[in-house]
Amino acid sequence: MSEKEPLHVIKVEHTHPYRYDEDGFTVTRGNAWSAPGCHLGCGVIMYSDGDKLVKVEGDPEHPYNQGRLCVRCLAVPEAVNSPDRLLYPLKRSRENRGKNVFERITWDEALDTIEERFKYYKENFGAESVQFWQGTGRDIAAWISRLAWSFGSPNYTFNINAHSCYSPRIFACSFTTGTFWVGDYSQQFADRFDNPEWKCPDVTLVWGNEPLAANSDGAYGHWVLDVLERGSKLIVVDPRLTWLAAKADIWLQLRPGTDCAVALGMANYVIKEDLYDHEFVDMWCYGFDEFAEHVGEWTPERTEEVTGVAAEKIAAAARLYAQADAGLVQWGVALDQRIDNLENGRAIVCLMALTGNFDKPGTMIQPPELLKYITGWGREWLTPEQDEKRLGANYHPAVRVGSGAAGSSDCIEALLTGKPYPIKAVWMQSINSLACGGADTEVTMKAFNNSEFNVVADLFMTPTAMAFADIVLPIAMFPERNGIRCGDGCQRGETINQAVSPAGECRSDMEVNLELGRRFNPEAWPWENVEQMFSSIVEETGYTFEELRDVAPAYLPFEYGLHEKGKLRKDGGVGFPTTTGRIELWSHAFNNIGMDPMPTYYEQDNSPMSAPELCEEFPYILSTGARQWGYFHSEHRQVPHLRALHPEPTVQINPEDLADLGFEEGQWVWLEGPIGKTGRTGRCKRKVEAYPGMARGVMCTEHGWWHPEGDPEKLYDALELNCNNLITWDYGTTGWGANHKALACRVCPVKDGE
Ligand SMILES: Nc1nc2c(c(=O)[nH]1)N[C@H]1C(S)=C(S)[C@@H](COP(=O)(O)OP(=O)(O)OC[C@H]3O[C@@H](n4cnc5c(=O)[nH]c(N)nc54)[C@H](O)[C@@H]3O)O[C@H]1N2
Ligand SMILES: Nc1nc2c(c(=O)[nH]1)N[C@H]1C(S)=C(S)[C@@H](COP(=O)(O)OP(=O)(O)OC[C@H]3O[C@@H](n4cnc5c(=O)[nH]c(N)nc54)[C@H](O)[C@@H]3O)O[C@H]1N2
Ligand code: SF4
Ligand SMILES: [Mo]
Repeated sequence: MSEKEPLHVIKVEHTHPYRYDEDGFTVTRGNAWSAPGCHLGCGVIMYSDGDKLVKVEGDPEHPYNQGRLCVRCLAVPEAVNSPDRLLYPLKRSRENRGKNVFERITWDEALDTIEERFKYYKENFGAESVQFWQGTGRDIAAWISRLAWSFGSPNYTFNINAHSCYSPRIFACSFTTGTFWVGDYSQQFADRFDNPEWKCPDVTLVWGNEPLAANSDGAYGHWVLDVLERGSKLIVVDPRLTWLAAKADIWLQLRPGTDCAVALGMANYVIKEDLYDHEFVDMWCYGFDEFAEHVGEWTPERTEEVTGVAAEKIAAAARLYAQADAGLVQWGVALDQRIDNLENGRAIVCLMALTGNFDKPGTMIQPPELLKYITGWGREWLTPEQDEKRLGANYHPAVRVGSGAAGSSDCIEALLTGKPYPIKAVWMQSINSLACGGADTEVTMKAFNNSEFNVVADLFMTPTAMAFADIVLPIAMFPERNGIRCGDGCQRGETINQAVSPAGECRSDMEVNLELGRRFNPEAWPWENVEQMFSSIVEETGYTFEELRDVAPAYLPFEYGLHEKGKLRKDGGVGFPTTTGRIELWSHAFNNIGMDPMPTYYEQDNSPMSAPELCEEFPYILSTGARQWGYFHSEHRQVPHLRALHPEPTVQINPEDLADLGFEEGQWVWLEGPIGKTGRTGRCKRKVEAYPGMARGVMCTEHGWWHPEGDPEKLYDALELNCNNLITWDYGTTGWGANHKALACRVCPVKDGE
């Protein structure tokens, strides 16, 4: 047991133990997490008949989701029992990549081959010649970062071009306030909304996020409805009329990609109208005068010119947010998906600071954590000499200081060019780069095919595995294995409990990584089994993994007002953990890495303002990636009830634009557009949907499309369906940031035979 003092956790009383019998079914209580994918870990009750999972329900005793589940968890039995799952490890020779000629092998052969090849590359080309790739926030981050770093490779990275997901918001926030914050929906308390310390936000500002469909980054979307029911006002900043936008007190329908200007416009109005929180700014903010001058040009009228949002609406939103005692910002990935994405996050954080919306009930709070999910686990195993070789870190400030990972676009560049050193092997665990997380499929194809040896660990045969894998490892889903939940946001001591045996010979990610980790670096992986490993992570709660199962979720201690109590800074002083001890509207941290110390709006590439001639040829603005209820990225297309909700990829077009274009609803079209500044054009196929909730001239389409039922050797149609054919792997000056949400495009008919 731990030598550390256990935390004073608060546990939840349950009617039943974690496993019990009911009406002839075995019932297992626990948490969801991927696989299949999701960022969250809702409380679930899993019913099994013998060894078959038959039903999943929301756990009404779990404070997190309080019995509610979204459609993807309700359909988990269909995913688990899918006849399309990978059941055995497979191999194929490098010459046969792209051909459907895999051979079944044993786990021993698969793991022995991986061990032998990776060690060979390490000895002959250095551990950095092996890249380790993961997808978005699934239950994989901790195990894969430790695997990469304990192997000795600094090149652990994410399958998203130029890190255009979440890291930029975290970085912008951390560099401005010294740390990271999340919206306070009472999720840190076991008694939730009844907790006497909690206060409902007076206003909730949903910015570039669709929380109901996305449930992203630790925040359960339904909490937004919970606070609205308790009286919170709502502002939504979104170019598309979402369900929430339709219910909002104020909806700012901006031109895609102009969020920073909206935030600066609101900040300027708050200052000019003297609506800012004088006490908070005087006590806890640095650089107010410089900031006030810097944003001075962003009058409501100028903001309207750039963003397309009426000046009165900018003013009204600023007033509503600033006059509230407690304002919560629920922000999303749209803010990260542009070239200069740090500017968006910084501008919004400054707006939060001007209005004093930190560290108090109903605002932005400091999440208690058991495991630093974001910066990775096992960093201590990477030597400084190896870290020096981290791709992107030497030439990109955001990669160097923004997170412990290598730059994803830099990893692609190294694969393409062999510079600054050759890349020999790629480990791909929970990524489907060719259908979803990667950009520009032509480049993705070349890059991963340059690697001599590729391993893919996934649930299904995907376009990525079919195109690149030399070895495929079949992975268990969450009802088939044990685990702990240590995702982002406010963490709890939570367990994922196995309800049924894994399909075929599937193994969990954790088992695979522990086994390989032991072979690469036994000292870094001292545990005999995964349960021991989990116990070591949750030891601060005072429970072992096995003990925690019955009491979970165990709530970690939480307090408001940490900055006033000297609990945020390492030196124990009051204030925020920045150079000045204040929230830096004028940021030393950004200044030190050669960036503008204050957030600045830059016009997006290929926009009607920055490239008017190009936009005559490509006159529409295309926003991609709006989340679908039934799909997590490129997943779930093979789950019949989820596919039925949205059977094919669509593009939402304003009905008047549609009439001008002369296309019919339901017709297949090509969306064509320039791929960043590469000079090339890309296209993807879509079905037309008339949607009055889009402004004229703006369109929206979903990402992650392929046809699991399609021809494997045509890569399941991924190459023609992937809207990232219009998106570049290139990055902004910081090394982070690619445009997904404001692309230039035109619509062309699909001809016979296409
Ligand atoms: N069901 C489901 N849930 C998911 C995922 C999934 O694929 N499916 N993916 C997960 C991942 S990794 C992430 S990062 C999150 C992302 O989830 P969200 O942050 O919700 O991201 P999106 O759905 O891409 O976009 C959110 C909203 O931004 C709007 N938008 C588009 N362009 C702009 C713009 O320029 N400015 C502003 N202000 N808004 C804009 C879109 O219309 C959309 O309503 O969801 C996670 N959850
Ligand atoms: N155009 C456009 N493109 C986008 C976006 C957008 O908004 N617009 N969003 C981007 C964002 S925010 C992100 S984060 C990326 C995400 O990109 P990725 O995370 O790479 O998402 P997928 O491409 O769906 O790949 C996930 C693969 O992992 C498998 N998988 C799921 N769960 C597990 C698990 O627990 N273990 C293992 N081993 N495998 C698992 C799935 O079957 C799937 O094949 O996509 C990006 N792509
Ligand atoms: S947000 Fe939805 S898919 Fe994710 S764990 Fe909760 S119920 Fe399941
Ligand atoms: Mo993401």
